[in-house]
Amino acid sequence: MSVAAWVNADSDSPVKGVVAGCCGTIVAQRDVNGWALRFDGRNAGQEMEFIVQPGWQGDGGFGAPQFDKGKWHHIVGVVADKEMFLYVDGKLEKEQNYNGPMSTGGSEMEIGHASDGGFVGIIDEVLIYNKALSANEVKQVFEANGLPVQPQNKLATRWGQIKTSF
Ligand SMILES: [Ca+2]
Repeated sequence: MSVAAWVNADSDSPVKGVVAGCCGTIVAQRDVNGWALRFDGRNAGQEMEFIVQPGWQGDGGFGAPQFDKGKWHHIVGVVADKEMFLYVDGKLEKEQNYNGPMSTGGSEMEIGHASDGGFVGIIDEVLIYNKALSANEVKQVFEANGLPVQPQNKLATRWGQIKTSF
């Protein structure tokens, strides 16, 4: 699977969580403990993390440095058969071995919040795929910049303009 989102943090600690610094969920499947793309202030220098079950692989080390507040960044987590990947702004940030399989029986997926906290900022263009995106596909999603289709006089266009001028 793959999960992509544009995020814009409100502050240097964009999290309203249940423990200090954690957990700023951007998008996650947590009811069956599947995966989470989130901010975790407990992981200095690797706050923008992607963690995956079983065993919350990636927790405490599979992340990118926290994003500057007020700036848009694109973040993508990918789970393949035996590897997991983290991309930021279209470029590979991290990769490591993945030992699955992930649980798939859940019904609850949340954007911006999970039981252990939420992300404080703006989240846009969340995409979830039932396949592992290739590096080239991640780049294409990043370069689409929220304008993948029908760019004339559409709400997506207007929003894209607002976003790029924010
Ligand atoms: Ca963590």
